[in-house]
Amino acid sequence: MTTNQGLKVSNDEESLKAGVRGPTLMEDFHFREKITHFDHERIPERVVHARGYAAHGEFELYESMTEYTRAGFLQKAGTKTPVFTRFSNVVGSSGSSDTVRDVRGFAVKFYTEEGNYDLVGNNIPVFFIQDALKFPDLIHAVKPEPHNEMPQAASAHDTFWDFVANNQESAHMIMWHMSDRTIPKNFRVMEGFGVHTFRFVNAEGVARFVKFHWKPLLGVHSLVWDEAQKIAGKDPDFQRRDLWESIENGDFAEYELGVQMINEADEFMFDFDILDATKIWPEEIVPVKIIGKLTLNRNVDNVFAETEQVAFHPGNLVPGIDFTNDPLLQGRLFSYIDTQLLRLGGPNFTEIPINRPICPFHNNQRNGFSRQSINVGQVSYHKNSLANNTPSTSTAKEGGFVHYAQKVEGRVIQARSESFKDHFSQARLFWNSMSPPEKQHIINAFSFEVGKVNDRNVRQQVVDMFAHVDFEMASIIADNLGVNRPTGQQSQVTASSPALSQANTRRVPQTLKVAVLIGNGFDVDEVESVVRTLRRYGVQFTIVAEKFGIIRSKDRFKVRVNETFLTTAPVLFDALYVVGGTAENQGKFNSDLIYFIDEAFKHYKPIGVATTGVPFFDASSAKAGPGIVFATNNADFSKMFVQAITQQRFWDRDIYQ
Ligand code: HDD
Repeated sequence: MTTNQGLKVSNDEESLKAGVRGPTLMEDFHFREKITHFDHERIPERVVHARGYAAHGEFELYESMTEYTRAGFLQKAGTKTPVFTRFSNVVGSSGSSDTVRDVRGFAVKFYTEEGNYDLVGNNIPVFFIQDALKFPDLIHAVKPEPHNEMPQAASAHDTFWDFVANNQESAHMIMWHMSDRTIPKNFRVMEGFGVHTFRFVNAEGVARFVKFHWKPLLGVHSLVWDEAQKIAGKDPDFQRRDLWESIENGDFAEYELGVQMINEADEFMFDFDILDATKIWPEEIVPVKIIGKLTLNRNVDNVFAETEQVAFHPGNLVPGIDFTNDPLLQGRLFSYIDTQLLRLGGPNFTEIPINRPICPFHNNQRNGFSRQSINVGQVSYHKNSLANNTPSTSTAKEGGFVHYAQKVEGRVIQARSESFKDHFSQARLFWNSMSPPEKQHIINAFSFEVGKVNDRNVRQQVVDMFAHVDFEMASIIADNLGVNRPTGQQSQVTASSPALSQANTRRVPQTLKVAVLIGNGFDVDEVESVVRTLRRYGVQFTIVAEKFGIIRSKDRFKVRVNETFLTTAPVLFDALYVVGGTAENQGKFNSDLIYFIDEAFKHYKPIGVATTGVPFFDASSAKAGPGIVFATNNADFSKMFVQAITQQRFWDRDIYQ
């Protein structure tokens, strides 16, 4: 151990004192250096997206995109680009909980040979507002209320819903916000979207409008609300733990990159404005072309140095990708560098290792707090003759970034385009696209969130607003909230977009987690064969019992316990395998095990019941039906159980029977 000056330290236990019971001395430089550094350990958390978690990985291109863009990392199939991806919650403080109802950030930094390219997106394809000028209002409304700093990490309060009702451009985003998308199960099973319309520009200078999508290979899956709330207490780190452990286990998070493209000539062909960030381009109208894969395969070494200090900026582009006039995007281009200057203490944050490009970089920027580079030589200006006019600029051919020569005209004006004024058609398209259980979840979410609003007038305004999306939905919510049923007209849109529903997503058994609830006296042959099948399908299992140590089968076969009924919880698993044991397991064992069954049943999860597990299942409030698989007299049990696990939720289960 040394001081920061490199001096070897002889004592790190006692400060320097005048006598063993005397006062500490000012000359104890080691004490002062250590405490001073500690006092300065915190930096301001991000004003939004404060709670985040990140991993390293790579992006591999499937096919050349030369026809559409000259971006170097999108030219040759097979090209691999290192990336750093940070997922985040928008509203909560950095110490809040993972599973709250919130939009998730999905920010990817590509370290390309042509410089860093940042795709700073979310897990929802649209946004609350259309113009960045309104961002501080949105965030003030959704953050904890200023007079009492409550509630933490939640949108279920008066100011947020007052904002919504009085800023109706939020309608489409709110439908997504009330859907299962804002309670994703973990980062590995959520989509990502660049949200804005960007431009691809090819080597000939031909541009196309483009939207970016990340599609998880494991499909899109969510928690149920009761589960999300309980996990927030049982394991506030649930989603970061999942990412960390999956990567440690070699189960890398994988997402395909898709692009939707529209020719410049077709800009006005749609019944929405393609520059409006509150609109999607339905995939059925503009197909998503899959062009590559992101694999997150390495955890960070140090969360502060990497995850906390990473600085994203939608303005970090490479040649071949450019902006559009989306007014939300334009505003973001100012905000991100500005916020990093405060958060990271000056203009040299680009020199922090996680932010540094991997390609060489040279310019005449100098000095500032915490400068790392030692720039040599006399010259720090352009143009010059003393240094042979270096660093020199590059033409487009040499790789220089040349802004797309977009034609602009018009008057200087503070106004919203008429084409941005339809707030309800796509909100209704989203509603039309939901499956019946998804619709019910949206109604439940509205009833919960607006039910937390104290002001009756705000409740009424919200109900009246969402009657424009669906009259019946708003009426049910009104009844739940105890306000008047709405009057007014719902949108006439009848179209739907199947791609928006999670009911149509991919389902695979790999990496799903099963709790094996077990006690002494189990049947080893039966359990072994099930466990073998789970392994074969990549399903993970945890042995859960009343106490740590060893559990013994009927014929004294031993199993080591991984978790106890106390240290884990049913909400932390995707499925249960109820093994139970002999009758000697009574009292607390029985009631704990039955609690696990009741919870999993209520959360629509698969439950496999071993022969010895039947009495426990019978004693619970769960009933045989969808997703409940019994081993008794069932030669195909293991297979049927894995099928049920793969299905993940059984929405047709009647949990109120
Ligand atoms: Fe933002 C952070 C995504 C609109 C201003 N934003 C931030 C992060 C993500 C997004 C993922 C966290 C990055 C990280 O992990 O470090 N933001 C979005 C998306 C938006 C959006 C998808 C709309 C389509 N943001 C938006 C607007 C503004 C900002 C309109 C301001 C005018 N966002 C910021 C910020 C943050 C930020 C204040 C806080 C911390 C940071 O930038 O680095 O500048």
